[in-house]
Amino acid sequence: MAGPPPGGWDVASVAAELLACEDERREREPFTDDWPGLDLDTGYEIQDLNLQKRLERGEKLIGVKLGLTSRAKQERMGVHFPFVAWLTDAMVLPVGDPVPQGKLIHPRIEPEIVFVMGDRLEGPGVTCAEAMGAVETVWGGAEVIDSRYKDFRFTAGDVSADNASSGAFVTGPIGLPPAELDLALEAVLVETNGVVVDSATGAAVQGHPGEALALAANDLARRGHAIEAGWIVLTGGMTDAVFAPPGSSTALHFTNLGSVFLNGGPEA
Ligand code: OOG
Ligand code: MG
Repeated sequence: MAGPPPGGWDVASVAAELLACEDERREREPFTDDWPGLDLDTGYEIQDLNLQKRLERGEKLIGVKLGLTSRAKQERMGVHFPFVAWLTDAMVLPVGDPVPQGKLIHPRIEPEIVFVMGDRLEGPGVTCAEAMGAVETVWGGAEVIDSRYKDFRFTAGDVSADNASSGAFVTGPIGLPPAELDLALEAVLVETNGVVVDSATGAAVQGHPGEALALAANDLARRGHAIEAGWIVLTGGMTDAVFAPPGSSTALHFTNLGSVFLNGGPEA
Protein backbone atom coordinates (compact mmCIF):
# COMPACT_ATOMS: atom_id res chain seq x y z
CA MET A 1 0.00 0.00 0.00
CA ALA A 2 1.24 3.49 -0.83
CA GLY A 3 1.86 6.08 1.88
CA PRO A 4 3.67 6.03 5.20
CA PRO A 5 3.68 2.87 7.33
CA PRO A 6 0.78 2.17 9.70
CA GLY A 7 0.99 4.41 12.72
CA GLY A 8 3.24 6.88 10.88
CA TRP A 9 0.40 9.15 9.83
CA ASP A 10 0.25 12.87 10.49
CA VAL A 11 -1.94 15.75 9.32
CA ALA A 12 0.06 16.33 6.12
CA SER A 13 0.33 12.69 5.06
CA VAL A 14 -3.34 11.91 5.74
CA ALA A 15 -4.35 15.01 3.76
CA ALA A 16 -2.16 14.00 0.81
CA GLU A 17 -3.43 10.41 0.88
CA LEU A 18 -7.09 11.51 0.97
CA LEU A 19 -6.71 13.84 -2.03
CA ALA A 20 -4.84 11.10 -3.89
CA CYS A 21 -7.65 8.61 -3.13
CA GLU A 22 -10.16 11.15 -4.43
CA ASP A 23 -8.20 11.86 -7.61
CA GLU A 24 -7.49 8.17 -8.28
CA ARG A 25 -10.96 6.89 -7.26
CA ARG A 26 -9.29 4.65 -4.72
CA GLU A 27 -10.97 3.57 -1.48
CA ARG A 28 -9.08 2.71 1.70
CA GLU A 29 -9.52 1.70 5.32
CA PRO A 30 -10.10 4.49 7.86
CA PHE A 31 -6.97 6.10 9.31
CA THR A 32 -8.23 5.69 12.86
CA ASP A 33 -7.55 1.93 12.54
CA ASP A 34 -3.86 2.97 12.84
CA TRP A 35 -4.19 6.42 14.39
CA PRO A 36 -6.95 6.39 17.03
CA GLY A 37 -5.96 9.93 18.06
CA LEU A 38 -7.30 11.35 14.78
CA ASP A 39 -10.23 13.22 16.37
CA LEU A 40 -12.72 15.74 14.98
CA ASP A 41 -10.41 18.74 15.40
CA THR A 42 -7.48 16.93 13.77
CA GLY A 43 -9.89 16.01 10.99
CA TYR A 44 -10.70 19.71 10.57
CA GLU A 45 -6.97 20.51 10.26
CA ILE A 46 -6.68 17.91 7.50
CA GLN A 47 -9.81 19.24 5.80
CA ASP A 48 -8.43 22.81 5.93
CA LEU A 49 -5.08 21.73 4.49
CA ASN A 50 -6.86 20.06 1.59
CA LEU A 51 -9.04 23.12 1.05
CA GLN A 52 -5.81 25.06 0.63
CA LYS A 53 -4.61 22.51 -1.93
CA ARG A 54 -7.95 22.62 -3.77
CA LEU A 55 -7.69 26.43 -3.99
CA GLU A 56 -4.08 26.24 -5.16
CA ARG A 57 -5.12 23.97 -8.01
CA GLY A 58 -7.70 26.53 -9.11
CA GLU A 59 -10.92 25.54 -7.35
CA LYS A 60 -13.07 28.31 -5.85
CA LEU A 61 -14.53 28.18 -2.34
CA ILE A 62 -18.31 28.57 -2.75
CA GLY A 63 -19.75 27.53 0.60
CA VAL A 64 -20.04 24.84 3.24
CA LYS A 65 -21.87 21.59 3.84
CA LEU A 66 -23.04 20.10 7.08
CA GLY A 67 -22.69 16.41 7.80
CA LEU A 68 -24.79 14.21 10.04
CA THR A 69 -27.42 16.75 11.08
CA SER A 70 -30.29 14.24 11.04
CA ARG A 71 -30.90 11.23 13.27
CA ALA A 72 -31.32 9.07 10.15
CA LYS A 73 -27.80 9.94 8.99
CA GLN A 74 -26.23 9.74 12.44
CA GLU A 75 -27.63 6.30 13.11
CA ARG A 76 -26.66 4.92 9.72
CA MET A 77 -23.08 6.22 9.89
CA GLY A 78 -22.56 5.62 13.63
CA VAL A 79 -21.30 9.17 14.22
CA HIS A 80 -23.59 11.03 16.58
CA PHE A 81 -22.84 14.71 16.12
CA PRO A 82 -22.89 17.15 13.22
CA PHE A 83 -19.88 18.85 11.65
CA VAL A 84 -18.94 21.18 8.77
CA ALA A 85 -16.94 20.78 5.53
CA TRP A 86 -16.04 22.85 2.46
CA LEU A 87 -17.74 23.19 -0.92
CA THR A 88 -15.81 24.24 -4.02
CA ASP A 89 -17.01 24.93 -7.56
CA ALA A 90 -15.55 21.58 -8.65
CA MET A 91 -18.38 19.91 -6.70
CA VAL A 92 -21.20 21.64 -8.59
CA LEU A 93 -23.14 19.22 -10.79
CA PRO A 94 -24.95 20.94 -13.69
CA VAL A 95 -28.71 20.36 -13.72
CA GLY A 96 -29.55 17.39 -15.94
CA ASP A 97 -26.09 15.82 -15.77
CA PRO A 98 -25.91 12.19 -14.63
CA VAL A 99 -24.12 11.12 -11.45
CA PRO A 100 -20.42 11.66 -12.35
CA GLN A 101 -19.44 7.99 -11.99
CA GLY A 102 -16.06 8.64 -13.63
CA LYS A 103 -15.06 10.86 -10.70
CA LEU A 104 -16.61 8.93 -7.81
CA ILE A 105 -15.96 5.62 -6.04
CA HIS A 106 -19.37 4.56 -4.68
CA PRO A 107 -21.80 7.48 -4.90
CA ARG A 108 -24.89 7.78 -2.74
CA ILE A 109 -27.57 10.47 -2.99
CA GLU A 110 -29.27 12.32 -0.15
CA PRO A 111 -31.98 15.01 -0.11
CA GLU A 112 -31.00 18.32 1.47
CA ILE A 113 -32.40 21.77 2.17
CA VAL A 114 -29.97 24.23 0.59
CA PHE A 115 -29.51 27.91 1.47
CA VAL A 116 -28.05 30.71 -0.62
CA MET A 117 -26.80 33.38 1.78
CA GLY A 118 -27.83 37.02 1.38
CA ASP A 119 -25.72 38.32 4.28
CA ARG A 120 -22.53 37.34 6.05
CA LEU A 121 -23.14 35.23 9.15
CA GLU A 122 -20.51 35.17 11.83
CA GLY A 123 -20.57 33.18 15.08
CA PRO A 124 -20.35 32.52 17.93
CA GLY A 125 -23.79 32.86 19.44
CA VAL A 126 -25.80 32.76 16.19
CA THR A 127 -29.42 31.63 16.72
CA CYS A 128 -31.74 29.91 14.27
CA ALA A 129 -33.73 33.13 13.78
CA GLU A 130 -30.58 35.19 13.11
CA ALA A 131 -29.31 32.54 10.74
CA MET A 132 -32.57 32.51 8.78
CA GLY A 133 -32.44 36.32 8.59
CA ALA A 134 -29.19 36.04 6.64
CA VAL A 135 -30.62 33.58 4.06
CA GLU A 136 -31.61 34.94 0.67
CA THR A 137 -33.22 31.86 -0.88
CA VAL A 138 -34.03 28.27 0.01
CA TRP A 139 -33.70 25.39 -2.48
CA GLY A 140 -34.22 21.65 -2.55
CA GLY A 141 -31.06 19.81 -3.44
CA ALA A 142 -29.40 16.47 -3.99
CA GLU A 143 -25.99 15.82 -2.56
CA VAL A 144 -24.01 13.01 -4.17
CA ILE A 145 -21.74 11.88 -1.34
CA ASP A 146 -18.71 9.66 -1.91
CA SER A 147 -16.56 8.44 0.96
CA ARG A 148 -12.92 7.63 0.36
CA TYR A 149 -13.37 4.92 3.00
CA LYS A 150 -14.33 1.37 2.08
CA ASP A 151 -18.02 0.71 2.79
CA PHE A 152 -18.36 4.24 4.25
CA ARG A 153 -16.77 2.92 7.47
CA PHE A 154 -15.31 5.83 9.48
CA THR A 155 -15.18 7.70 12.77
CA ALA A 156 -15.85 11.43 13.23
CA GLY A 157 -12.14 12.17 12.74
CA ASP A 158 -11.87 10.13 9.54
CA VAL A 159 -14.96 11.65 7.96
CA SER A 160 -14.19 15.27 8.88
CA ALA A 161 -10.69 14.75 7.41
CA ASP A 162 -12.39 13.43 4.25
CA ASN A 163 -14.31 16.72 3.85
CA ALA A 164 -17.50 14.95 5.00
CA SER A 165 -17.59 12.58 2.01
CA SER A 166 -17.96 15.49 -0.41
CA GLY A 167 -18.58 14.54 -4.03
CA ALA A 168 -21.03 16.64 -6.00
CA PHE A 169 -24.34 18.43 -5.52
CA VAL A 170 -27.15 19.84 -7.61
CA THR A 171 -29.95 22.21 -6.66
CA GLY A 172 -33.60 21.99 -7.66
CA PRO A 173 -35.76 24.19 -9.87
CA ILE A 174 -37.32 26.52 -7.29
CA GLY A 175 -35.66 29.03 -4.94
CA LEU A 176 -37.91 30.77 -2.41
CA PRO A 177 -37.34 33.46 0.22
CA PRO A 178 -37.38 31.72 3.62
CA ALA A 179 -40.46 33.63 4.80
CA GLU A 180 -42.52 31.87 2.13
CA LEU A 181 -41.94 28.42 3.62
CA ASP A 182 -42.38 26.53 6.87
CA LEU A 183 -39.09 24.70 6.53
CA ALA A 184 -39.70 22.36 9.45
CA LEU A 185 -42.71 21.03 7.53
CA GLU A 186 -41.16 21.07 4.02
CA ALA A 187 -41.25 17.41 3.04
CA VAL A 188 -39.26 15.29 0.63
CA LEU A 189 -40.03 11.93 -0.95
CA VAL A 190 -37.00 9.90 -2.03
CA GLU A 191 -37.72 7.79 -5.10
CA THR A 192 -35.27 5.17 -6.40
CA ASN A 193 -35.97 3.36 -9.66
CA GLY A 194 -39.62 4.42 -9.46
CA VAL A 195 -40.22 3.34 -5.87
CA VAL A 196 -40.59 5.75 -2.95
CA VAL A 197 -38.09 4.41 -0.44
CA ASP A 198 -37.91 7.15 2.19
CA SER A 199 -39.36 10.49 3.30
CA ALA A 200 -38.73 13.22 5.84
CA THR A 201 -39.48 16.85 6.60
CA GLY A 202 -37.07 19.70 7.32
CA ALA A 203 -37.56 19.09 11.05
CA ALA A 204 -35.37 15.99 10.63
CA VAL A 205 -32.41 18.38 10.27
CA GLN A 206 -31.66 19.58 13.83
CA GLY A 207 -35.36 20.43 14.36
CA HIS A 208 -35.12 23.08 11.61
CA PRO A 209 -32.51 23.53 8.85
CA GLY A 210 -31.91 27.05 10.23
CA GLU A 211 -30.51 25.40 13.38
CA ALA A 212 -28.01 23.57 11.17
CA LEU A 213 -27.03 26.87 9.56
CA ALA A 214 -26.55 28.47 12.99
CA LEU A 215 -24.51 25.46 14.05
CA ALA A 216 -22.29 25.86 10.98
CA ALA A 217 -21.70 29.56 11.70
CA ASN A 218 -20.88 28.84 15.35
CA ASP A 219 -18.61 25.89 14.55
CA LEU A 220 -16.77 27.85 11.84
CA ALA A 221 -16.23 30.74 14.27
CA ARG A 222 -14.24 28.32 16.42
CA ARG A 223 -12.06 27.75 13.34
CA GLY A 224 -11.73 31.48 12.54
CA HIS A 225 -14.20 31.64 9.64
CA ALA A 226 -17.59 33.19 8.88
CA ILE A 227 -20.26 32.16 6.39
CA GLU A 228 -19.99 34.72 3.59
CA ALA A 229 -22.75 36.44 1.59
CA GLY A 230 -23.38 34.54 -1.62
CA TRP A 231 -22.24 31.20 -0.19
CA ILE A 232 -24.20 28.01 -0.63
CA VAL A 233 -24.93 25.97 2.49
CA LEU A 234 -26.00 22.32 2.29
CA THR A 235 -27.73 21.69 5.61
CA GLY A 236 -27.30 17.89 5.67
CA GLY A 237 -29.11 14.79 4.49
CA MET A 238 -32.75 14.71 5.66
CA THR A 239 -32.93 10.92 5.20
CA ASP A 240 -30.43 8.11 4.85
CA ALA A 241 -28.61 8.25 1.50
CA VAL A 242 -29.56 5.93 -1.39
CA PHE A 243 -27.07 4.11 -3.64
CA ALA A 244 -26.69 5.64 -7.10
CA PRO A 245 -24.96 3.07 -9.32
CA PRO A 246 -24.79 3.31 -13.12
CA GLY A 247 -28.23 2.67 -14.59
CA SER A 248 -30.12 3.83 -11.48
CA SER A 249 -32.55 6.71 -11.38
CA THR A 250 -33.23 8.85 -8.34
CA ALA A 251 -35.87 11.53 -7.87
CA LEU A 252 -36.28 13.78 -4.84
CA HIS A 253 -39.73 15.37 -4.65
CA PHE A 254 -40.04 18.37 -2.31
CA THR A 255 -43.41 19.85 -1.28
CA ASN A 256 -42.77 23.43 -2.42
CA LEU A 257 -39.21 23.32 -3.79
CA GLY A 258 -39.83 21.10 -6.81
CA SER A 259 -38.23 17.81 -7.85
CA VAL A 260 -34.58 16.95 -8.45
CA PHE A 261 -33.85 14.09 -10.86
CA LEU A 262 -30.54 12.26 -11.07
CA ASN A 263 -29.72 9.58 -13.58
CA GLY A 264 -27.08 7.06 -12.53
CA GLY A 265 -25.49 7.38 -15.97
CA PRO A 266 -23.51 4.77 -17.87
CA GLU A 267 -20.76 2.57 -16.42
CA ALA A 268 -17.59 4.63 -15.80
C1 OOG B 1 -20.86 11.65 5.73
C2 OOG B 1 -21.39 12.85 5.00
C3 OOG B 1 -22.61 13.34 5.61
C4 OOG B 1 -24.71 14.57 5.38
O1 OOG B 1 -25.48 15.27 4.73
O2 OOG B 1 -25.00 14.08 6.47
C5 OOG B 1 -23.40 14.30 4.82
C6 OOG B 1 -21.39 10.40 5.11
O3 OOG B 1 -22.55 10.06 5.34
O4 OOG B 1 -20.62 9.76 4.38
O5 OOG B 1 -23.07 14.83 3.77
MG1 MG C 1 -24.88 15.68 2.80
